[in-house]
Amino acid sequence: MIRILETKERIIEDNDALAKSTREDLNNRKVFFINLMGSPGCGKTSLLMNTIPCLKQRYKVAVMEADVDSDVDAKTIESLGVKTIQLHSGGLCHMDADMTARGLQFLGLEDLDVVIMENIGNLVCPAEFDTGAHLKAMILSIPEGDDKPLKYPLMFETVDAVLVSKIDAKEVFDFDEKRFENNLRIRNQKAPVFYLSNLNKEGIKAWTDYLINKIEEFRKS
Ligand SMILES: Nc1nc2c(ncn2[C@@H]2O[C@H](COP(=O)(O)OP(=O)(O)O)[C@@H](O)[C@H]2O)c(=O)[nH]1
Ligand SMILES: [Mg+2]
Repeated sequence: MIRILETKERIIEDNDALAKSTREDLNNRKVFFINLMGSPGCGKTSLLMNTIPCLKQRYKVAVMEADVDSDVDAKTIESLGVKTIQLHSGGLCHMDADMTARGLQFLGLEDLDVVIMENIGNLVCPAEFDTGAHLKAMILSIPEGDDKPLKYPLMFETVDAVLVSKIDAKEVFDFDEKRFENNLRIRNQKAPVFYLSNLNKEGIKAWTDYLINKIEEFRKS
């Protein structure tokens, strides 16, 4: 009999334990942590560019930009005048709890109210790893299609909020909102859906109102 060790289970268990302790540390410091996920090009950085000016009026905000390489997104976000760091995954396709905890330490949590992490563009691996975030949100853009909840179940199951971006481009794609929501509800019955355009800002306010509400709930708890 060959002995088998299921290493993946162990990796996830260790990851979840570290994520839990990160969340406890953030709770003690009253820092609300958001994990923003979605495919490459779905509009994560653009959404942050539209979200941060509103959050900045109320909270001290910082951003961790995670990418395989480069610092283009960090430079874009830094132009908003918020504390920003770039994390390189060295080829990995997601941020795990350890990489995130090291990022938070490097960022420095003193004097912060809200930290947002733009995760690596991917609909698969980031969903598997709890990072210690209080809120997990994902963006699906109209050109990606309304069938994605069927193809990437865990991502859609695991998030607290779903954002559908690029609604300004709806006319040139066959994305059907009803079909999308039927597919989404197979995976996730609770997550609110926000349809928005980073280009013309339609729908951004509903999203920032939701976010502020979540941050306020956290601060009162
Ligand atoms: N038309 C349109 N383009 C968008 C929207 N959001 C992002 N984009 C464009 O999509 C491309 C990728 O956006 P980016 O924010 O870098 O995506 P990320 O890779 O998820 O961070 C850029 O050219 C953006 O200008 C949107 O809501 N509508
Ligand atoms: Mg980006």
